[in-house]
Amino acid sequence: MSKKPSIKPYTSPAGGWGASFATFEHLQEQGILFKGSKELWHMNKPGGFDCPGCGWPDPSPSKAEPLVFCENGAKALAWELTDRRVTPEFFAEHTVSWLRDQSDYWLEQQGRLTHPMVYNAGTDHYDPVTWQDAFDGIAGILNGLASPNEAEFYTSGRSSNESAFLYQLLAREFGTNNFPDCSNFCHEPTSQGLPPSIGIGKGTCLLEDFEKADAIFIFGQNPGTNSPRMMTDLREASRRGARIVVFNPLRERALERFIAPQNPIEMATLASTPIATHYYQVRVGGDLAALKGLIKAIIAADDAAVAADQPQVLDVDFIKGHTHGFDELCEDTRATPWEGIVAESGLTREQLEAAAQVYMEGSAVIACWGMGITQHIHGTQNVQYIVNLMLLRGNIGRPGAGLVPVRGHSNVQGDRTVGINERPPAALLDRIEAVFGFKVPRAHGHDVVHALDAMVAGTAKAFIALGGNFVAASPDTVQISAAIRRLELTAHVATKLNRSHVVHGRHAYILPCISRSEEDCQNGVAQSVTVEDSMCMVHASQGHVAPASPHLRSEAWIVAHLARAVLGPDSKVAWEHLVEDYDHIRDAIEKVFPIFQGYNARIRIPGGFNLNNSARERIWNTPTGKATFIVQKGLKENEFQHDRNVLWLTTMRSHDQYNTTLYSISDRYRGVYNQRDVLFMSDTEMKRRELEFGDRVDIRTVSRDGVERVLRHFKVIVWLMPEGCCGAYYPEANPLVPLYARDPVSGTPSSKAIPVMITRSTAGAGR
Ligand SMILES: Nc1nc2c(c(=O)[nH]1)N[C@H]1C(S)=C(S)[C@@H](COP(=O)(O)OP(=O)(O)OC[C@H]3O[C@@H](n4cnc5c(=O)[nH]c(N)nc54)[C@H](O)[C@@H]3O)O[C@H]1N2
Ligand SMILES: Nc1nc2c(c(=O)[nH]1)N[C@H]1C(S)=C(S)[C@@H](COP(=O)(O)OP(=O)(O)OC[C@H]3O[C@@H](n4cnc5c(=O)[nH]c(N)nc54)[C@H](O)[C@@H]3O)O[C@H]1N2
Ligand SMILES: [Mo]
Repeated sequence: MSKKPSIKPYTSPAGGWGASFATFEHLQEQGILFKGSKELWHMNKPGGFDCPGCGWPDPSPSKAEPLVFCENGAKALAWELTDRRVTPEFFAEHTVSWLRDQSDYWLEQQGRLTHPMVYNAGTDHYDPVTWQDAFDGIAGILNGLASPNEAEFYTSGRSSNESAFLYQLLAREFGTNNFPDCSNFCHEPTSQGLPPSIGIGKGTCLLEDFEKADAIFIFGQNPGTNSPRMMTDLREASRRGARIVVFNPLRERALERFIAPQNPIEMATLASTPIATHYYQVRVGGDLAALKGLIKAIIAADDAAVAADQPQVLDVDFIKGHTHGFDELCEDTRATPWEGIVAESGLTREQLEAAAQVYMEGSAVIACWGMGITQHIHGTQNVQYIVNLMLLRGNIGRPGAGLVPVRGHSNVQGDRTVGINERPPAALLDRIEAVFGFKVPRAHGHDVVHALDAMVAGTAKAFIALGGNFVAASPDTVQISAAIRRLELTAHVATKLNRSHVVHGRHAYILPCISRSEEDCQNGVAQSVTVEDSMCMVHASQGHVAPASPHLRSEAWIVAHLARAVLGPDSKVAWEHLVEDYDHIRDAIEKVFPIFQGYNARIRIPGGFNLNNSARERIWNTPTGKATFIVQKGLKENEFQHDRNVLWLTTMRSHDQYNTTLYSISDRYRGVYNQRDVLFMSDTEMKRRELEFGDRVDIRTVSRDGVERVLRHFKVIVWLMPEGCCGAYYPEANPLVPLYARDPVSGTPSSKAIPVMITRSTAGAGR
């Protein structure tokens, strides 16, 4: 295929042969067609390994098809199992400054890391180091800090429950609750927004509910790319006649039509299934207003039913028996005028009334949401308004109905369940103290944005990462990179080389680990780890492939040995004992968290087990003992509503990337090939600026702090999206996201709505 940048509108259904060809192509390109195809059989099955791709649950073993993977799962596997290697010779050949000048894409394409490495400032190279010397070096710096709170312990959500549990023990015995976590970039508005509403920070559905729902609302989520296995459940729901209502500024292909690559009849006949029955292109940042519009239409319909002596639309018994705050919600809704709702949401009153009608006609409704809802200044309120909508008709805690936040990383939910929490409840700390006998720090620690603030202020000195690519995932890339380079220490447990390893501290270590699909042996015995999916199912994952290099160690082993070096022989934790057999770690998790009772026995049941979810049982662990309508008065003022020069920029993923990892620089379903420095905008907004398709523009944030944030020479592409908005790819657009632009409740950066101005690039200003 030509490598020239091009745009070719994609008009076929999503999935289908295109997905199958892409699977084949990626396995072949990484040189692992045979090995990779064989391993795909083990993916997401009992006895096999959990797909490192997304947090969507696996079907129960009795219902599973012979293959339980998707195109993007196959890409994630090909990426892990690649035959390419980043060896000590590679580092001897390239200085770190030279590596820093390469693209993120190039860095990750070099293959799997093979040896622990330490940065040599004298030569500007990474040199090989023994594991023990690496641990001693890191320990020396950590123990020399003025306070343990000068260290930040980051987690990315691919870690297992076992390694995350050990990691939080290490940090807490060391003396800090500084746990910036990838979920702070992601679903933290869900984790913070749900507990005051329903008493638990997790979704309330199981996969089986998708078989019973008659309406499914999908807010700000692109499952065809980011959780393709969800498409199987949506497709089946659609074929049963369930109605699917989408709120998304962009028309995402897979939400329109889909061919299931695992269905031989659809593949042979090219018969696709329509997905969305209703598609609403809400304005970027307009969801709160849209949700208020839906609620307003429902309350109006209920008023009309009462007046006409008809059965009520609201579930009055549920509202009375199970909820609190309904009168306040009603009062605010009645006081909020349609004009404001329409202007803010970018949708008409008729559209919102039609969507409300679908909701009211549904006897069991599911609401799903993703980053389009959470990554906003009012992300937490967005989530709470989805709950408000669902409470109106008792759509939580009964079959076929409920809340489905679709998590990103495959174990981001589990990591937090086992203690990665910068604001730990006292009960958790008490239990850790009781079980392990060391004094735990009680002061709250840093989440991502507070860790970033501390780095910028110079009060953070050391950064340890269990996975991820913190520099590239963070907002304000330019400012943050400079702050990270001033740190005393950066150390990364990682599988592949990335930007965060070359934008490093004065002392820097790369600690390469075994990946999900590889065999993890301790004392000659193969170990399995456990993960928790988006629907609270906990199950085992066991890799079978020989590790990419004999020098790799498992994450759990690395954390345990680092802990021993940092905490010394007097540590209260039997690190070597815990890590010699992961059953020991699970026994310890069970002692600290009673919900894991019988952990080791229960993960040996195929399919694993479900962690109890109180809201699913209609037990509301809130201060009032009831589910609560949480009201945000009025509308969030769009401060630039009357300034046509300002557009709201959203940042999103392409079909060929996994967060900061790019599998290729094309985006098949959006028809964008071999380029990523593009700006999507509507025809109307282009005309307003006298821009033509393909023109080059500079994108400048409307900054509040006087700092210039600009990306130059982006190519304009016309896109069917609402006025007042534009879109670009993450992470390229991250230099435009100000660190201060965050949801004050959850701290999540507002990467889905940044006010920007667009100007034509001056000639020759190419990048
Ligand atoms: N293949 C693949 N799978 C992945 C990932 C990946 O990068 N690649 N990432 C993983 C991770 S960590 C996560 S968190 C998930 C992310 O999965 P998603 O939640 O699907 O994330 P995004 O693609 O960032 O954005 C989702 C959608 O939000 C829409 N959107 C943008 N702004 C708004 C808005 O203001 N309102 C509304 N209603 N919609 C808006 C965009 O058009 C897009 O369709 O996927 C996980 N799975
Ligand atoms: N503008 C903007 N910014 C965003 C987002 C957005 O939508 N827009 N999305 C945000 C979201 S939702 C998230 S979750 C973050 C993602 O932030 P991160 O989780 O920090 O980033 P990833 O790109 O997933 O991390 C990729 C790296 O993880 C390492 N890795 C992969 N597998 C393993 C493993 O098994 N073990 C270990 N130890 N390492 C491994 C590899 O070295 C790889 O280079 O980005 C956030 N940033
Ligand atoms: Mo995420």
